[in-house]
Amino acid sequence: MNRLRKTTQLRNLLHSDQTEFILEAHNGLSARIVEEAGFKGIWGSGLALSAQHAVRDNNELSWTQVVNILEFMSDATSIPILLDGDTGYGDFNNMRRLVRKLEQRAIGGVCIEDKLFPKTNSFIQGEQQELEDVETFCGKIQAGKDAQQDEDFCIVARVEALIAGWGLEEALRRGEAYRRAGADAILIHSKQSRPDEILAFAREWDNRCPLVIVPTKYYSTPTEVFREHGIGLVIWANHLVRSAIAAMQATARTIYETESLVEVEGRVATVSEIFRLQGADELLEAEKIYARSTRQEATAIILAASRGQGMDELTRDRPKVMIPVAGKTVLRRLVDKFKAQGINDITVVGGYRSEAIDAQGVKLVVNEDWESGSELASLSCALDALSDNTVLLYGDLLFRTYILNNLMDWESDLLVVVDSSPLDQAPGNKNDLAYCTAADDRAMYQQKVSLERISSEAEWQGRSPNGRWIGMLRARGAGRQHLLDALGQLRGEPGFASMSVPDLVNRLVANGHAPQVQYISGHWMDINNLEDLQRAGDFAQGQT
Ligand code: SPV
Ligand code: MG
Repeated sequence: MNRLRKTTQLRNLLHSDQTEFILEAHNGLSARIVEEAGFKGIWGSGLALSAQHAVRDNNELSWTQVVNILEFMSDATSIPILLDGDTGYGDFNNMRRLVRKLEQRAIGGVCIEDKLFPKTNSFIQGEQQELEDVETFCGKIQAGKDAQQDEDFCIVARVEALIAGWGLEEALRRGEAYRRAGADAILIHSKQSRPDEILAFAREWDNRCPLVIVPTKYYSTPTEVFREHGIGLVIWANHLVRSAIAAMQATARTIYETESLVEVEGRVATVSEIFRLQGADELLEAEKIYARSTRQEATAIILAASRGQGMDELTRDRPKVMIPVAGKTVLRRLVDKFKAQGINDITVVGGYRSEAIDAQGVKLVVNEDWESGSELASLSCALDALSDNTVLLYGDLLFRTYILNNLMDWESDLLVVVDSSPLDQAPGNKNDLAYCTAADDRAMYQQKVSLERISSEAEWQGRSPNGRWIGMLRARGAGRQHLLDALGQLRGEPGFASMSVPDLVNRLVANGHAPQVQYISGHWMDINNLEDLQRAGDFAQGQT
């Protein structure tokens, strides 16, 4: 990125010892494209700026509208813009104000032409156009130079004498007068298809100050000829707006005729290319640094890789999470619950028949090795989704909304939900018995209880379990790193291929990071067999 002031960059371009080139742009996006292509400057073409709004190049855009567009172009780029300032949008006084406003927007310089306001494009009946009185125009140049605060801001004076059919001598007379009035460069314009009159001007001019040309009409002239004649700056004046028009017309026609996007998809820029040009990545990076909040953007990870057992027919073509319960799949029920809680970043880890998973509104990652049955291998596929505030749960869970609400409310770094209702009444996986530092005491809301172990053993250290872990865990803040550390340790151990989430939780306890326990009593179920599935319908409809 060029760190010189844009005014200085433009001045250096004009005084470069070789012929330089700038290209037209007409909005922030095209300006950025000009810079990415490698150009060292941008032509803020009056024709293109007005054309993109489907108005004429007759000062139908107000000068403040022009300046507003230029602000976007300048913000989007680090190279200088030379504005095509038409006649300066009025008299010397308007010119002074224009220069000040352009400087405030870091515009490199402005080119003004010796016609009358409102002007007409030079290629529309050019010879009928009236020229400004030389002295009046010199006063305008001088007023602009006196108004600028940055000494490098450039004012280019454009001679329209050849366009208006006044001949070479008048063109030279005007060029010299404008140079003496303080112009930093002279733009000599021509509408002929051959460069002869421009080259004749250049020969006579003999580098009194930098010479600028716009070879739109004499485009077939080899660029070498411009170099040989000492041209300082060549303006390719309208070729991005023209290429945009041709591309848009072709795309519009094809979509209209085919009533489909198939034909055009490969021919148009991708949506991610739009995001790149907009600098979307920078915002994501900045959010990591600046968008700090005590309430971190929460994410959810749903483990849904297994087929499930004992439901042969129902899971022949789909995983368990895609079985409908009261008209809606288990997965969709979970996703809806998360979204209602404001958790929109949801990752589902699929495996068995993952192609049948409805991935609408979620990110689907696939554990290709799902058959080994390792839940921790599935979790490892979703580590990108592990944020500073993540809920991890099994995909076959149904639960009342308040359970998730409460889970998100508590502050602890690691939190597990344990159902304390009598074990013979509690639903759920018979293996996930929870041993905790204290039994559920309903009288003490938010009592500080920690998890000691999740196990299939009905007795541990001579005690009965305090309840059943429902398959739901939340990690926030430092909890994320504790979880990653524990997972990293287990990954290096021989039994990893058959490990489940309780193994991870038990490792957290062993590492001194025992999750806090949030007790509930009922109001949830998971689906392990056909009987559960029947009950699930009633549960989902709120009848149990
Ligand atoms: C423009 O690009 O708006 C110009 C150059 O002024 S021309 O259209 O050739 O007059
Ligand atoms: Mg113009």
